[in-house]
Amino acid sequence: MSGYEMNFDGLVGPTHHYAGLSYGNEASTKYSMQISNPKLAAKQGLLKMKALADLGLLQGVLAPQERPDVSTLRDLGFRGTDHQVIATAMRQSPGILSALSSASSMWTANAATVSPSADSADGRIHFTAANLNNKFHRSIEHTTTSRILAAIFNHDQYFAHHAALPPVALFGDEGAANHNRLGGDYDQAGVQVFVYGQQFLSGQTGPKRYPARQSLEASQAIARLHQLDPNRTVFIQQNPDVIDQGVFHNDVIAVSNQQVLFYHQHAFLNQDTALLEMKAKLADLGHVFVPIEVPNAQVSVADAVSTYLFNSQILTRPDGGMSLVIPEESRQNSAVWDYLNEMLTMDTPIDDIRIFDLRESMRNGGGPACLRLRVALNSAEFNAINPKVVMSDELFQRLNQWVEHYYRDRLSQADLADPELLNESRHALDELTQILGLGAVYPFQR
Ligand code: SUG
Repeated sequence: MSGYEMNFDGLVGPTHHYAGLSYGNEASTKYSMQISNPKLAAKQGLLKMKALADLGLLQGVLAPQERPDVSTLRDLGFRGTDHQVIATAMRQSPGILSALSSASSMWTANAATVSPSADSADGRIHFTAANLNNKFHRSIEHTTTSRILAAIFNHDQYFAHHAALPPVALFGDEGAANHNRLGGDYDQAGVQVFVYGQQFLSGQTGPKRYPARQSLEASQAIARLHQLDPNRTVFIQQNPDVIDQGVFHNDVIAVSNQQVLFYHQHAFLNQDTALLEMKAKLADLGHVFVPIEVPNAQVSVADAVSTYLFNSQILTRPDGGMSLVIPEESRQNSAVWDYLNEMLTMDTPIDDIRIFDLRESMRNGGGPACLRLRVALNSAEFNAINPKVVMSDELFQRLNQWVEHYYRDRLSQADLADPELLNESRHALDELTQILGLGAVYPFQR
């Protein structure tokens, strides 16, 4: 095997809390206003990163963002010192303060869409930061996301960075959560699969209850920016009925790795045609498509949404076998667990299952796959990455100490106005930029 897939997981920020901010994401609504544990959340994420690094996989860390976002509060008219801005926001509009305190940048599958150099006409890895336009609390992420990505992938010869698309529904973009790639070796050309919720121009069919967060128009713009070959690009519409059942991103109902696509029977609109197109385009590159379709009779859409079976990671280990990384909730559900045990007896490349407790993130609708951004690369590109973000025994230990020092183990809505929380977060992030060698990426540092 040549080339690598490197997963960049989001480190959970110190203000992780449950605010019910994401209409259409059922976990977010269900756990709204519950007490969170930011320290546990960050440690659960670090454990997953370390376990995958220990499997011999390349694992990176993406830093959280500055929250509460005082500069956006100022843009909204709150005045005074930073602490007065926060106190006034809490009095006048706790909902806005909560949105601007969300640690949602942890779900780095939504940070950007990434195309490997083997697929791009100019031979560079392309990144487009996602505008996350559908949700206010997420729409503020892309500026800092772009700075963090530029501080890690900082070499024009290898990496091309594109700003987020225009912030309107027509170009609503949720990043890699709606993007899959099929192929063989990670540094060879593959087929990029863009899954969108709705085509906005010409009024095509879409969901009726919950919003379609990704538009076809955004996916097409990214394919152009990334200089992709149309013969190796596929655009598929997500099944609008499953969006209405809580599948707010495609990675809640499908996941790919190399030649494998693991997906639910009701994942896509016109599913048969979509599968044929992927198979044919993959065959043109000399690969045999391996679809693993989960029948609705065995796992319902409701079970897929509550257990995040498909928000799993399929990872190729150095020995060539594939591991499926699932959240604990998938083991707890007997229909899902029975299916998974049956799958292990089928003739598929997946021969191993790893289970992680990611409960703190899951309660906001973020499973193993939400927490990671995939970057396929070759050795020269890997060597051009800022090495300080690569997970290792030392970095794992250092980050655990850092979390232990700065994070709270209990956070409620009321705590967001605590002036100490802002101080703690800023001190924590300032130190983190040194640990990860990022430079001044946060507004308070500039
Ligand atoms: O955008 N939840 C995130 C979860 C993102 C999951 N990502 C992927 N599927 N790739 C979202 O809906 C909830 C925040 C709150 O309610 O406090 C939230 O933003």
